[in-house]
Amino acid sequence: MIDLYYWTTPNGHKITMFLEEAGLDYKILPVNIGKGDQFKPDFLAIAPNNRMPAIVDHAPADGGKPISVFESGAILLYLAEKTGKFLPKDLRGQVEVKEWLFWQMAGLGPMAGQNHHFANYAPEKIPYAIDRYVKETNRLYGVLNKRLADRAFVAGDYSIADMAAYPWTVSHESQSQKLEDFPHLKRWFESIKARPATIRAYGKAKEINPQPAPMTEEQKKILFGQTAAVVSR
Ligand SMILES: N[C@@H](CCC(=O)N[C@@H](CS)C(=O)NCC(=O)O)C(=O)O
Repeated sequence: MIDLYYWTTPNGHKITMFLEEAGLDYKILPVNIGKGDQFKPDFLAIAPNNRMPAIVDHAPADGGKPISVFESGAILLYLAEKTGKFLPKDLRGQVEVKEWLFWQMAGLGPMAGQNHHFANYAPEKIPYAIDRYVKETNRLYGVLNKRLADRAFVAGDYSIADMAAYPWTVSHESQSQKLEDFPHLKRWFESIKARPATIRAYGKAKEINPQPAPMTEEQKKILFGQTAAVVSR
């Protein structure tokens, strides 16, 4: 049994996508980040960066005490290694999946995240910031599109590299990106969207957070402008 500390955002969807694909038994523990659940001491004990997702595996491969993992990339790798699924066994295949997993973690995720922030949440519209992150997101979509020109998935068979990238392309419209400009990415996107496990994973999000509403001023205060003080309470 895996405990999944989760909220209904792209980084959360990565893990429900994996768990649904792999058919692992799991329980969702909602971390409502708009309400400040990410600062609760019990959560910080397993996720010191006050960000979800995180997991606790109560049946780790070494038979020892439960293992907790934070950071979505580390969680995907942990689960792929635990199950032997969605990560190639051969050295070269594994290197490619890891390259694209880290590309998502260090590039597409953070850049698209800043894109959302400056376009949708920042109290002032700063043209330079919006332009910088819309363009950088556009460049990254271009990199992914080119990679997908001669293959169905990012690296070999469907893998954790695809699961990491897909949720960050779901909100392409609010990132000011048109999928029509990226035909290979669009084909990949539609094929992942139609997978039964993806449909189940996004269905879980609806169960946990049935009516996502625009962020309130109170929620913005909780989420933005954090300093070291939030984790040293
Ligand atoms: N690099 C982290 C990023 C996780 C992250 O940014 N999570 C956001 C939601 S998508 C969060 O928990 N935010 C809470 C906060 O900002 O306090 C990962 O991939 O796990």
